[in-house]
Amino acid sequence: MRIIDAKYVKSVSSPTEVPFEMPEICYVGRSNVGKSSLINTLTTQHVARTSSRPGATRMINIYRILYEQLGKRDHIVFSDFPGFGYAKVSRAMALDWQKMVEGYLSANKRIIDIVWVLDVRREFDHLDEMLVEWLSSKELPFTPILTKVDKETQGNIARKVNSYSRFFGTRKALLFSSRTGYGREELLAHIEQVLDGWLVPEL
Ligand SMILES: Nc1nc2c(ncn2[C@@H]2O[C@H](COP(=O)(O)OP(=O)(O)OP(=O)(O)O)[C@@H](O)[C@H]2O)c(=O)[nH]1
Ligand SMILES: [Mg+2]
Repeated sequence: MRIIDAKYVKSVSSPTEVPFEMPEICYVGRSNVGKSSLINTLTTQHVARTSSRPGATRMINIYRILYEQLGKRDHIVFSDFPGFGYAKVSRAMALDWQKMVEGYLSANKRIIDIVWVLDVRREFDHLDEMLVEWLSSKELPFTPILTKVDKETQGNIARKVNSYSRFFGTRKALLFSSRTGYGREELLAHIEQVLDGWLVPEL
């Protein structure tokens, strides 16, 4: 697939505020891992606000993406989530975050995949385990992607992929770098595949 255009639509806290009936791909993950950068690299446009200050994204930012696949043009929604696990937010704010994100993900019937962005340099921890368990309990589709691979050696990346497979089971973690564009084509191919599966009419 080829992304032709990406436009910021609005910032929301509930799926009812999204003004389209289009399939949606959510980008979730810890604070500062590079979710917004990944969306910019994927769309080759500076639509998503990035920041070196963790916790910059507070609401769910909705983008309308125009893409072309097999000569046909269509739209899809990308949603950029505020990051979780930022140590400096209060407990009350962390709970608000959890309520908004869980509410949005479980009430949104348009979601066709949740791209879970992880920093390849970090270890999987308790918060990540909680997310994996929650997504699985809700039977939500998700795809792990390890980003910032430009900052890590091949050997360490391979070790990380190995240790993460314990949590992701048969799911294959994708690799990505917003700095070099590594993994961009593979992520696009993945999205194309998810869209194909979704577009098949149910019998
Ligand atoms: N080297 C490198 N730096 C990256 C990469 N992706 C993001 N960054 C940097 O990481 C920082 C955070 O990036 P963002 O895209 O704002 O991260 P985010 O996950 O959207 O952050 P929040 O919205 O605050 O949760 C920025 O300084 C980016 O330049 C990458 O692939 N490689
Ligand atoms: Mg962000």
